[in-house]
Amino acid sequence: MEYIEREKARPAFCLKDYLIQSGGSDPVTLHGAIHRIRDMGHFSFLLVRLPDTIIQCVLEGQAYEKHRPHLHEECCVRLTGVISAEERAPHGLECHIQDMVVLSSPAAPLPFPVNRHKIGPALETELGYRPIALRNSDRRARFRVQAGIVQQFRNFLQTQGFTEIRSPKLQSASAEGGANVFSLDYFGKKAYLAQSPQFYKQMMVGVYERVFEVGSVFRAERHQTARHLNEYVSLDFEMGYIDDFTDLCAMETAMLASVFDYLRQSFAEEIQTLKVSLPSVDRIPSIRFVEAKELVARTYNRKIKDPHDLEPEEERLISDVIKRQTGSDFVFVTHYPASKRPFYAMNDPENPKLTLSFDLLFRGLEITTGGQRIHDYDEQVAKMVDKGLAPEDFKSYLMAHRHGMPPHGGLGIGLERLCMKLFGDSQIRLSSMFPRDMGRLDP
Ligand code: AMO
Repeated sequence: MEYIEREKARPAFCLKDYLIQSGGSDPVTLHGAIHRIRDMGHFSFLLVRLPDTIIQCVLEGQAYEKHRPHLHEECCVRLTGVISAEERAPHGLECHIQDMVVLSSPAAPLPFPVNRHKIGPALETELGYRPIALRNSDRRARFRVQAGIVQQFRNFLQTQGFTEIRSPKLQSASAEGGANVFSLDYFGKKAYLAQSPQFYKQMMVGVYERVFEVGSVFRAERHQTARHLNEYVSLDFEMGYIDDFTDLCAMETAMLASVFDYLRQSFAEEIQTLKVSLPSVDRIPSIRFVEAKELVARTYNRKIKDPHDLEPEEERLISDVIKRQTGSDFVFVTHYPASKRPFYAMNDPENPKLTLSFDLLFRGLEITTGGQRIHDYDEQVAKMVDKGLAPEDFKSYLMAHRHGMPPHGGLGIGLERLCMKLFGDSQIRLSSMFPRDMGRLDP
């Protein structure tokens, strides 16, 4: 019998760790793809792509004679060399290659260079070649930062007593209503792709009090805009025993502050590559929906066209005014009209035409929706009926209410929208690794 031994703790070479521990002149062994070759006559600079950075290597002497004729960009290599200081190289270090093995060679040249700062082709072409385009330093940095956001969202909420859940993405009822739901045949029954984990996170508040989820959600929106995807990543949390919805806003503020601190500390290279300016979020201003609409109408001499919702242009203008008045990149807009909020939103007891809900705008774009939910069974059934829905279609959701739920609320954040605004992009698809839009199902 043969056994598989446990993986030895031998992570890929990490330049950052090396920099921390450095001082020694011992040879290191590392592997990566050749991002760029710069021939200098009798030697070459090889820029080798490591998981999190690029290191300049010098191919010279016998290693140069042996390997240079067969070497191409995107060859995967394992090499041993000595790292020394070189102020003109990235990180002020370069690796002098002593020995090298070429592990693989590409079958064809790249369709466009990925080793320039800016990526060449138009967005549609880039998305078609996404597995290649993502090798570019700018593109890699975006998704490392995105991974950092998710990681710290998790870490922070865990410190606050939240339990991570995974809700089903195949569901029997649509949570967010409207026509934008993908329906499918589930062994003869009608099913839907989850528009959000809404029902499940609420139900789990009755079990764990505080829960969160990071997962894909699906919206069958039949329009191509710069801020919509048909599949996106939703960062959700839901908390029980709240006093009111501002508890949720306070938790989100603390979470965002923690995420940006983490990015500042752990992703300095990526932040620099992307020229990201990290916002300060000690506190976030909050304004009522009606007041926000009036503020924009007054400041910009605009007519209010839709009194029940914010137009994208209004989101931008509200953010501009708030930025000028308070310096904040974020603003909570609260008390949305009940007519525009789903059946689970709790009405404002002071004015039942409004809800105890909010959006968070970041640099001109809605990145979060949240609010207090109805926890009382009769009130929830009545609101469903009021909205023209059949309570029997929501049996399992109502089961939780029927058997007792604490006062609770939560929110959902669009990860790609948050990234889009952080990176200063005007197009959301750049923040999705493999975007799904009306025209794209591949790669
Ligand atoms: P909502 O439908 O407003 O609320 O979605 C929450 C957040 O998700 C993001 N978002 C999108 N991002 C990319 N493409 C889309 N098509 C898209 N649609 C929405 C936005 C938005 O603010 N269940 C509620 C949340 C809650 O109350 O907990 C919900 O899904 O950033």
